[in-house]
Amino acid sequence: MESNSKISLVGLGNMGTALGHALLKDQKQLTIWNRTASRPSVTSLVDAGAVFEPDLSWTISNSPVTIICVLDYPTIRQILYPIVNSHALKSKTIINLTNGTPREAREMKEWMRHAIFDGGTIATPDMVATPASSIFISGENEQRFSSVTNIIEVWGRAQYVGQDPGAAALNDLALLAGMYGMFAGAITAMALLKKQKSGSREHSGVESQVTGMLNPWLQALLPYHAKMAESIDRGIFESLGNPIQMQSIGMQNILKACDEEGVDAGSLRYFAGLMEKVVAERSGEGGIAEVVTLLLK
Ligand code: FVH
Repeated sequence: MESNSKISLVGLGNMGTALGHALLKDQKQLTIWNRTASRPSVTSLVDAGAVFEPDLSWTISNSPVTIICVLDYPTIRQILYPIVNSHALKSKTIINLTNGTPREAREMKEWMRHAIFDGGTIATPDMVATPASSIFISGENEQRFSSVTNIIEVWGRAQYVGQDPGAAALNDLALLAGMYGMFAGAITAMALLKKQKSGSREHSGVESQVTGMLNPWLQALLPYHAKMAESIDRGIFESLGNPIQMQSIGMQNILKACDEEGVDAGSLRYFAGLMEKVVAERSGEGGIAEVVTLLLK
C-alpha cells in the first residue's frame, strides 16, 4: 500500500485546479507544476497550501503519485518524454486524467514503461468532489488500483474498468459521445423552437420550453436507451413498438420542417441517412437500434 498523503499535480488548467483544491481540502500535501507559473490558478492553489515547483522532474520526484491533467496527449509527450528515463520517475505511479483516445493511452503505457493508470473524468470542474462526479480508471491491475483509490475518491466515484490502459478512455469517450449526440439534437430542437411564429408560445422563451417540455421528454426516454442496448447485446432488433420505417418518416419530417423554417439540421441528417439505409436494406420492421449494424466497422 502506497502512502498517499503526498501528491504531485501537473497541469493547472480549469480541471487540474479543481482536482488540486479538492486534494488540499482532503489534507493532502500537494506539489504542483504548470507551464505558465503566472496563471491565477497557481496562486490560488499556493494560497490554499500547495507548493509550486518550477522544475517538472522535481515535482514528480517529490511524491509517490503524480496526477497529470493537461490539454492533450501530445502535450504529455512533449513534457514527459524528455525525462522518462530520469531518476525522478523511478518507482513512481502516474495517474493521467488528460482526455484522449484508447490508442493514445495504450501508446503512453508503452513509452512510459512506469506504473500508470489512465483515467476519464465524468465531471466538469464544478462537479469535482460532488456526488455527480465519477472517474473511470484503467491500467495496471485491480490490486494496484486499490492502492490509489483513496486519491480518486476525493474527486468522485472511482470505477476500475480493466487492465487495458485504453479502457478508461473508451468508456469516457463513449459517455461523451452520448452527451454530444444529445446536445446536437437538443440544440437543433432549440433552434426550431426559436422559429415559432408570434402568437404562439415563443414569448415565454426557449428556456421555459426546454425546462417544461424537452427535458421531461428526454428524461422519459432514458429507459428506451436500455432497451435498445439490450437489443444490441442480443443482436435481435425488435421494434419495441416503434418500427424504424415509421421512425424514418418522422425523421424526414423533422429535416423537411427544418428546411422550411430555416434551421440547419445537418447534425441529424447523417443519422437520418442511416435510418433510411436500414429501411431500404432490411425489412424496416425492426427497431432503431438496428442502425448500430451500420456503425460497427
Ligand atoms: N474542463 C472540463 O470540463 C473537462 C472535464 C473532464 C476532463 N477534461 C479534460 O481535462 C484536461 C484538462 O482540461 P482543462 O479544463 O484543465 O483544460 P485547460 O483549462 O485548457 O488547461 C490546459 C492545461 O494544459 C496545459 N498545457 C497546454 N499546452 C501545454 C504545453 N504545450 N505544455 C505544457 N502544458 C500545456 C495548460 O498549461 P498553461 O496554458 O496554463 O501553461 C493547462 O495547465 C483536458 O484533457 C480535458 O479534455 C476537462
